[in-house]
Amino acid sequence: MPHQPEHFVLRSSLTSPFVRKVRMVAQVLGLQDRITLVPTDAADPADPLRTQNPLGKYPCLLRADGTAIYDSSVILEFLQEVAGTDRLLPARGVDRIAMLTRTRLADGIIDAGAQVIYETRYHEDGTQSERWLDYQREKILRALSAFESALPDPTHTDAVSIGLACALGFLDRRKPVAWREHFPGLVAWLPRFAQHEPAFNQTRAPDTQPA
Ligand SMILES: N[C@@H](CCC(=O)N[C@@H](CS)C(=O)NCC(=O)O)C(=O)O
Repeated sequence: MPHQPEHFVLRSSLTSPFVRKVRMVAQVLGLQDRITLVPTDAADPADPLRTQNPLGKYPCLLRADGTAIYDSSVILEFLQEVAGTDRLLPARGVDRIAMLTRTRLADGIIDAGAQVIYETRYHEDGTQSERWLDYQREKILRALSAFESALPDPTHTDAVSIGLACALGFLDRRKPVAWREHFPGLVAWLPRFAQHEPAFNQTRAPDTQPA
């Protein structure tokens, strides 16, 4: 019997920046045809996401035997294993640690931006904490400032450039901060990276897509 490549399900939503990260990784590694996107509604208690990932967060990748793999960074490493490469993140060494740290910085921009959005979404008008919003926005601005002074090579695709591009795409879509006014280096970096790496624009959520 010929060996059938394993097929995966990605619990996802097209607007999620973390899902975009995984979709970009899959595309860059040539694995996109082995992944079926299955939409998830994290707010719906009946959505099986909550048993697949007890944290109720997505992206969550399901293997053929039902094993769940999360979060996006772990999925990235798993997809590298499947593809038999470490071209996006070295398997070991000090460079790996430096890159992992920068990927967490990019993820942290999204996490803090999500806090801003959830604070606005889950609190009635007038009951949001401005202190909390500022606290989160300052995290985003500090992280952007760190990237601004050490921009990744825009002509190279790796875990850091993918993560940063997804974070900036998220800021453009949700606008938790007006980042474009303050970071000209990053403003110039994004289209240069998008030109180098077509997976960025190919994974853009349609403007009509609801939150
Ligand atoms: N660290 C996680 C973060 C995932 C995450 O926060 N996903 C959001 C969607 S973009 C989510 O699941 N939100 C629903 C919730 O937090 O309950 C990862 O990298 O996958």
